[in-house]
Parts: sequence; structure tokens; C-alpha cells
Amino acid sequence: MLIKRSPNGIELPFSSEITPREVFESRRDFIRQMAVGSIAGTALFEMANREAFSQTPGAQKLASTLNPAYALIEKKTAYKDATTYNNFYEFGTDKSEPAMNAGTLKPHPWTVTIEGEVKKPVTLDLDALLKLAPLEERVYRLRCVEGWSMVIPWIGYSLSNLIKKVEPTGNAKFVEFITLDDKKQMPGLRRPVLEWPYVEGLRMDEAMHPLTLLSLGMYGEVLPNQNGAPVRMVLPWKYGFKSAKSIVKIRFTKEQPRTAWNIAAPGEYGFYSNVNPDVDHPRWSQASERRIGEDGLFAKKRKTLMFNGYNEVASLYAGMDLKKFY
Ligand SMILES: Nc1nc2c(c(=O)[nH]1)N[C@H]1C(S)=C(S)[C@@H](COP(=O)(O)O)O[C@H]1N2
Ligand SMILES: [Mo]
Repeated sequence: MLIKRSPNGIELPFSSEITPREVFESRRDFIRQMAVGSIAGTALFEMANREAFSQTPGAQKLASTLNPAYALIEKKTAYKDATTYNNFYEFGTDKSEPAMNAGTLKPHPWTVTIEGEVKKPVTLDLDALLKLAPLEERVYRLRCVEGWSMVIPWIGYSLSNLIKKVEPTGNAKFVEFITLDDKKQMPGLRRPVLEWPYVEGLRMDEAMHPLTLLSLGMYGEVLPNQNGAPVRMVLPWKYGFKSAKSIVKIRFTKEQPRTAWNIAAPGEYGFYSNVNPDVDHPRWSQASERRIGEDGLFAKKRKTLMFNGYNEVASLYAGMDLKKFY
């Protein structure tokens, strides 16, 4: 991986290299694609897709019901890729580091404190979070600002379920998501890569949108540590960094929250950060992406879609200049 220095001197990753492992896996995928293409059978597609489900031995299963309204019909990213190619800077800045280092995270016991502009502030433990609303499986596309994407079967429910329970006051205009800040559990916090803790935020109407997922699991199991155990956000129409992991606090505010990446490089990462192929990152194009698992000599880049293909959110931004509010 190349490390590029941003104007303010912070090291930012720049993903472009194809690793030997990726080349090897792409060959396997290529052979599989040939087979699917020549026989063109649904059964074969299903067989190939089932390979995505080889989870962590001994991990806790999490029952859920597939929500057909959010079941993207695209080949799911292999579990192996989704759990070994991660951005989670609290465990290191290399894609492979979270999987190697996140064993020190203790995802239970765990509590999430909901505070700020709400009539009913509360601290919920994991059990309360799991029981707050029926668990759904939703297959979402996740697009990283670095130019790659995955398709992941998440487990969780709309954040709106939780928001309604705490009864926001009329002053609540934004929601802030705050990640755990414990050097003992997260060795990466010792390095000043970002301003810690990792903080993200949404406007209230974005937070209330049914797509906005509070996630407690993926691939039929509780979240692996490297994917943000035990609870994280998943915002499929925004760049991946908006989806904060390992959340301990949700705060309702009057003012737009400061966010970790906006603080680090305001000219590169805005508050909204909606996936937008027409607004390039200052240092690279956002017009296309590579799907993890397809990166090979024969794999074509995919066109990035406005709002990552989730057009149902477009009305949230009616009348806004999305070049200005990037
Ligand atoms: N706390 C925290 N949350 C985070 C990050 C991080 O470094 N720290 N990285 C973000 C980025 S850049 C991406 S692309 C996604 C990756 O999620 P995944 O590893 O589950 O695919 O997590 C996001 N959430
Ligand atoms: Mo990302």
C-alpha cells in the first residue's frame, strides 16, 4: 500500500496496488465466472454465492429475517475478503491490520449511551440493543472513498427504531456517533492518525431514513471485531467512513457535529460525503470502483452510481448543491 501525505501532513492510505493474493483469487473467480457464464444457471450462481458464507468457527450466530426491500441482488463479497480487508484505524492503517490486531477489543459487556437533545436519555446494553427491534438481514453495497466496494449481508434494524424510543427534542437537528476510545483495547489510538475518538454524524432526516442501519451482525453472525463489533452504523449511500464502528455513544445535537475525517482533511472529506461519481476527490476520480474479489487482470472497473445506487435518498438533498456540500 502507498502512503500519501495530505497537505496537513496526515498520512492517508491510497489503495491502488494489486496484491499477489488478489491476483490469485481473481483467477479463481475468473474460472468460476466462466463456469457460470457458460451454463448460465441460477443453481450455479447460488453455489458460487454460498461460498461467501464460511464464517468464523465458534462465532455467535444471529438469527434475522431477510428484508426483501433491501436485498440487493448482487454477488456477495466473500466473508474472507469482508473480514480481512478493512479500514479500522483504531487497529492500524493497513487493510490487513484490523483482522490481525482487533483481538484486543472486548465487545461484551458493552453499552451504548444515548444522550443530548432527547427527552429520554438512556444507556442500553447489548441485550437491550438486540431486542429493541426485530433483526433484519439487509444486503447492502458499501463504497469506500478510496475507490473499492463490497456487497455485505448485514444484520440490524433501522436506526429510526432507536430514535423514536428516546424522543428527540425540537432542538435535535443532528446525530453524532462516537466510537470507543480505549488505548488498552485499541492500540492504534496511540498514534495521532486521526483526532480520537472516531466521530461521525448525520443530519436528523438522514438518521431517520429507513435505509440507515444500526448493525449488530453480518453473514448470519455477530459482527467480527474488525468490522466494528458489537454495534456500528451502515450508511450505504455514503462513503464507507461515515459508517462508524464500535459505537459507545449516540448524541443528539443542535449544531452540525465535527467529524473525524472532516477534521483531518476538510478539503477532501465533507460532512455529507454522499457517494457521487460527479464530484472527484481532490486526488483521484470517484467515477468508478473496483469490487473486492474481482480485482484481477480481466476484471473491469465498475461505474460508481449516484448515491451508490440508492436513489430513494435523493429527496433528502433536493435543492442542495452537492458539489458544495460534498
Ligand atoms: N471507528 C471507525 N469506524 C470506521 C473506520 C475507522 O477507521 N474507525 N473506517 C471507516 C471506513 S474508511 C470504511 S470504508 C468502513 C469499512 O467497514 P468494513 O471494514 O466493515 O468494510 O468502516 C468505516 N468505519
Ligand atoms: Mo473507507
